[in-house]
Amino acid sequence: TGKEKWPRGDEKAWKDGIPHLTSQVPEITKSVVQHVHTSLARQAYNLDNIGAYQAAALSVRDNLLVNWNDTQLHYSRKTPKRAYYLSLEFLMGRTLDNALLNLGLKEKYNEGIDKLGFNLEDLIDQERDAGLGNGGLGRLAACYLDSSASQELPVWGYGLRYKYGIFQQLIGPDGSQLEAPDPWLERDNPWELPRADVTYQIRFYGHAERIEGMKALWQGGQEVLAMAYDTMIPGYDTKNTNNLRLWESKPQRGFDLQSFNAGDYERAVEASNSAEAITSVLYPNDHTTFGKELRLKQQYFWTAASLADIVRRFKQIDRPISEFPEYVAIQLNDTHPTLAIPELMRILVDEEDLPWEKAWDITTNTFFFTNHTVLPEALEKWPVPLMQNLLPRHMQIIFDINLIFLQQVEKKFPGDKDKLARMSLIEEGFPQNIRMANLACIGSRKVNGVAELHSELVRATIMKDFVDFFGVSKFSNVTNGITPRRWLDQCNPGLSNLISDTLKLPKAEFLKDLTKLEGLLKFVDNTAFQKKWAAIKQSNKERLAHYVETTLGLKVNTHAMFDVQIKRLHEYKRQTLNIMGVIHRYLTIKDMTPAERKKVNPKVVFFAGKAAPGYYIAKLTIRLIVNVARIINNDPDTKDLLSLYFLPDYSVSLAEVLIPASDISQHISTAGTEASGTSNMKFCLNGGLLVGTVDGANIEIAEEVGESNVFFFGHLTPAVEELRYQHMYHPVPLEQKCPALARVVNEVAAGRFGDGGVYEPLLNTIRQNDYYLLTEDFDSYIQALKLVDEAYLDRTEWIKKSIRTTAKMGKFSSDRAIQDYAQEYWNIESTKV
Ligand code: B1H
Repeated sequence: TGKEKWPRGDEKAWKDGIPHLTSQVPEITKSVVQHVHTSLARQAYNLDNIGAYQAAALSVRDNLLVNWNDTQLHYSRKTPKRAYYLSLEFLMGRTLDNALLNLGLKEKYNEGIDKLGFNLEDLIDQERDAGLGNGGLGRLAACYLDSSASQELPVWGYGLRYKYGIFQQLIGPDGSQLEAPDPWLERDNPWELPRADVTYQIRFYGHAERIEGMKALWQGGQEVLAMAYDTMIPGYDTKNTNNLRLWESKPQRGFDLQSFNAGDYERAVEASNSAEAITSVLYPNDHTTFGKELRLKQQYFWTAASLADIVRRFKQIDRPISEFPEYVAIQLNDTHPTLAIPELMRILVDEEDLPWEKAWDITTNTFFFTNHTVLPEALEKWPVPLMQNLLPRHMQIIFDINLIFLQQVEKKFPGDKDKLARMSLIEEGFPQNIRMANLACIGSRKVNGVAELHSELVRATIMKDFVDFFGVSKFSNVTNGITPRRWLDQCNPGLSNLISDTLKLPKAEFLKDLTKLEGLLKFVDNTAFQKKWAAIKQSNKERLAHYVETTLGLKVNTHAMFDVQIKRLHEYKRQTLNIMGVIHRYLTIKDMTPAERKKVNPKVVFFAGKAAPGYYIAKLTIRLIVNVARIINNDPDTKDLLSLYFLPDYSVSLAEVLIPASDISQHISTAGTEASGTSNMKFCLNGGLLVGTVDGANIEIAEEVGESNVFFFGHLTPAVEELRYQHMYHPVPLEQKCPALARVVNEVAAGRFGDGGVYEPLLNTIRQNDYYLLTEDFDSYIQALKLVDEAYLDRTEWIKKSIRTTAKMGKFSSDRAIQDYAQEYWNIESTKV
């Protein structure tokens, strides 16, 4: 009836039964012990770290659940406008430590766990990363969830619950990357709540028949069940706890009963296997599209389930459907969820009986679209025949959207056939392809890039015609951000404590308003403070060295400068430039007299990152790095002055150890290719300096910290196109173009680091065409590294740069970014529980 009394029965009985926050140490130990006994069915005897971790996690989860329940109830009662972040990736990392810090219970649990004879940090290390993402795009989604909850904004995430996350990376005997599955759910996942009662049927294939006007009936085909799993997202220093809802695919029924009864058992389980396949694994191809049917199935399965859920929630508040955009904003994280646009049209036109124009008006006021890259190979296109077969009704809708849109374009720009061809949702060819970025753009209220330069490039290149058509105000910028909770307080507690002591501020003050770090500028010249600052960096370097020693069995010189490049392997990110620079340094030291060597600044170079399994050149780069390391680290002439480590299986939790330990980090993409980058922000927040090109968010970081505190090199974006043209049509041999790089390339080819022939395809990317312009930037890169060495010699001046850098990172908090989205795009407000 909608007017029933809640709760039913005795209100006090319900209230008294709600578990309370375990904020007292005796209650913490009680709750952990209880979980050991009644959830794990184990006892104090023979309890290992894994068991203790699980019990501690369940105990912390109880706390999250109290807050989560209160938050959801509060939202349901207040019915604020909500925002939904649709992302195919959420790279969450570990949860326990983050939950303890956000709840403010870390110290108490430390004590309690200690009483039970365990060490909290050891238990934290037992947790497997939730690696449901490839890199920056997925980690950004995770930071945005943390900021939304921390700022008490009603935001939910929607994604897929992959059974296998990003593959585990191993290094084979010859130095090559090997991939193994990531069975992250093998042990029970205490952080998720299966919702067997929240399910939707998702249709694939079948046929769509027009009924009247623009309306149609989609029937037949095959139905798959989407079941929800909820993950609690605690805000920092607030009760507000948001939700990340991930969908799992399941067969409609256990198996096909008809085939089973006919004795065809294989056929009976086949359908069930194909349903489960949809959410079985994350695609590991960062920045490339493959046109594979299973990927399209993932995208539709996820967007359809999420929209069904959002529409059902909207209907509970009993408002006319025309008010949908006043209660719902949906952010599309890249083009991956673009099918949500035709799906909402299908719901409104076919199921809600709205006229097309009304439905389009609602749709285009609901969606917002973020573009994350202008690299052509990453722009999603789906073959028309594939879409036609898998989603016949959506294909119709896309054709209809296109027809109406192109009529409007023709009206505004009569006779401009080329423009029509460029703006069409359909790219001509055999087969025709659907351009998902065009669809996402015309179906959204606003479009944004992720850093100033990138947004400028979006307007000037891939969206140029759309800017002319819609006007420039639809296209804006939200510079990315990172959560200071995980990327300062959690990963670098020493620094966070020092900042709190120095500024005489409780941590919550600067962790929730990162611009407060500017207060550190007053202490730049304070020698006692400088000493403490340096000591923290030193102990973080020792923590990393300890990690390397226990995982790889290698000793690291912690008195050397730590130089770090950690990110997905990709030609545009130019790990190749870095390794060529390392070899150049090695050869230079080899050429020196013993007296000259005495003056060299010792340096340790770290690489980490995964290559897409099918990306041959990227994998070859890893192999080169590993084999160069084997030579350099064992050369008695140089090993005290230069060493090199490739740390396998890069992950969020490894980043948490690497980033606080860096003196310098490298962000050296060809100008105009890295949309933003977010690890650059993390390094700087932790007092690491930056070597980089004038690209992505590097530019805005330099604007904040001052150019004298970053090491920039290389050509600028406007030069890149012309240089590529020159390389194409007026090639100059490598020896002539860049003798220093030629020498390095020749040494590799000659077999100095193992069979040179193996690396020919990689070396040829430099010798021929050199699309990413290594030959153009190598000399200025080496020059920049020289300036880094010189600056490091004056350690006091270096520490001052480090302090200044951290102090000016306020802009890059994801709290600021999320506020931009909340105010400029979603029009939602904080709703404190
Ligand atoms: C970014 C991707 C991406 N841009 C396709 N694009 C993918 C594209 O699996 N796929 O199909 C996966 C990922 N990822 C990154 O986004 C940018 O390169 C970074 O510069 C940026 O910081 C990050 C977050 O905006």
